[in-house]
Amino acid sequence: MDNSAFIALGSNLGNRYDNLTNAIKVLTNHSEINLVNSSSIYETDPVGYENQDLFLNMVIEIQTALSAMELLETCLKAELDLGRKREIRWGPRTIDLDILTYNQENIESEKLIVPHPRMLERAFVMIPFLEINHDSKFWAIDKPLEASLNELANKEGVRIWKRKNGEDVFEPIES
Ligand code: X6L
Ligand code: MG
Ligand code: MG
Repeated sequence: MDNSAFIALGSNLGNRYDNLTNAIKVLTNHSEINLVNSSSIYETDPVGYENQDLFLNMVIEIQTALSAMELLETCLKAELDLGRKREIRWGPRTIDLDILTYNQENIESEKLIVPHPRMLERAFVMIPFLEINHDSKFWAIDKPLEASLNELANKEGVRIWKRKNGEDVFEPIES
């Protein structure tokens, strides 16, 4: 289990929370995957194709004995097992599992690019990712994490939905 990977999860179809938790179960039931950490869950405005329901998004960290390609195959199979059907491009999905990073490797094969090439621009990925990525500096960004977070567009489209530590989200009543 000497490889470390971060995986982004997203769902906006069916019971979104069950889809996230079932995906984590399916992945970590694999004998060669251990869960290390998981972020809070965020409710997020859809981007890319906007005429669809709100997403729940989160990021998990795993340890795995699988190669990056084996991990990709495992994620794609888990998506199918959880009822994913690919219809509209960027459209509604029961579950989406995207490999963000694999160790600190740069992989550019036909089927898999790691680090995920568009993760830096996506607040729904970076906010949960940075919540649990404890590297003082994310190796794929050539500047402090705080600056990257500040520069993210559409942060307001990413709202806490279920906190990592289990506390309820407290919304003060506006006066
Ligand atoms: C211009 C053109 C600006 C395309 C953005 C962004 C396209 C993201 C696709 C884009 C563009 C994507 C999720 C989502 C999708 C998700 C939320 C995608 C692929 N997945 N929106 N949209 N959460 N909130 O997991 O990420 S489709
Ligand atoms: Mg995706
Ligand atoms: Mg995907």
